[in-house]
Amino acid sequence: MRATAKAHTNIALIKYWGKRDESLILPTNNSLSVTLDGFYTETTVAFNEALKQDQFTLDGQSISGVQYDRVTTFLDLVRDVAGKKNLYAAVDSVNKVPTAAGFASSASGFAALAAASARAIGLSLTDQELSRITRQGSGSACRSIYGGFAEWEMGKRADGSDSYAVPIAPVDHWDIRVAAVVLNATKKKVSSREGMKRTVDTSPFFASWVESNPVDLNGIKAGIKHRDFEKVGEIAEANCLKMHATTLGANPPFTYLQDTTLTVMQAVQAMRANGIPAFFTIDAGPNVKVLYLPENERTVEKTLRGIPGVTDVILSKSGQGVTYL
Ligand code: FM0
Repeated sequence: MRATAKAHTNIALIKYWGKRDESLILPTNNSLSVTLDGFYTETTVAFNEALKQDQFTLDGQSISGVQYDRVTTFLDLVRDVAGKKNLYAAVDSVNKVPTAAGFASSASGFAALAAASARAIGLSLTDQELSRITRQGSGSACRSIYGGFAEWEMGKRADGSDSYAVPIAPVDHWDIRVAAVVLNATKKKVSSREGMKRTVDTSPFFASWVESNPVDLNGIKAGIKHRDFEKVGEIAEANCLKMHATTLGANPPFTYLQDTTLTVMQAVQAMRANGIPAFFTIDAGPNVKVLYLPENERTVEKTLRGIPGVTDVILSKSGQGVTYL
């Protein structure tokens, strides 16, 4: 009744930005990501008939409130599938995702929680089934089941049974790298969940965002297949800018981009003008992720570290999917 799983976070190259069903977490478009070796969560789940409720510790600290609620709500799903209604668990998570790096630790967190809890309660799930359950913890987490490149297929059904991630290319297909650029920035005011909802509800640009996604998706999949870095980078950067454009049209309008974010975006474009292929992508926050190839690692790192407002640069290769310890 006990299992430990490790899952890495991922960075989307085609963004998930918009839900068609908020409680089941069903998206309005497919998304595609690369799993990152440098950032992960390890979670142990132990179901125990003596427990009267779930317990949750994160990095050794006992957690209550909203974070605890999200964990127990997720465990309810797993209990439901297993048909073990009143069986509670002790959950211990260790996060190797520097919060400051601007990664949502929810991706690695829910992927590790889903894998460990499903195994601990005795379910034997396919990756697809595991991804589908993980999705209901946090959407982007369903892609972290797989290593390398993964695509979340949005699905069509109202019950979400066809909404899960699938592997696109394994980690050894292509050694592309990601630099997480940590910035001197203020804490974001709009969470990704809230920002996504406000955009769907009010932004006149949302419809064209959804409409433009399939072309980006097909293009990037061809680029990944042929290891065409320029193509993948150009599409990823443009897709990220389209996502951020939708928030400017929301009511009330908002943006995750800060002055230091724009400085890094321009520096990445300047690197390209100087012949170094590097491309940026940005999630729902001010920090920037930069895609580059191994042969340019030293130049990219040095350039990024030299930009005013940059406080740290953390380099990562692409990583494996869920593993059990
Ligand atoms: O990762 O409301 O998964 O595709 O990171 O928990 O389903 O935290 F830039 C935003 C983050 C989405 C893009 O969404 O939302 C991406 C984003 P939830 P998530």
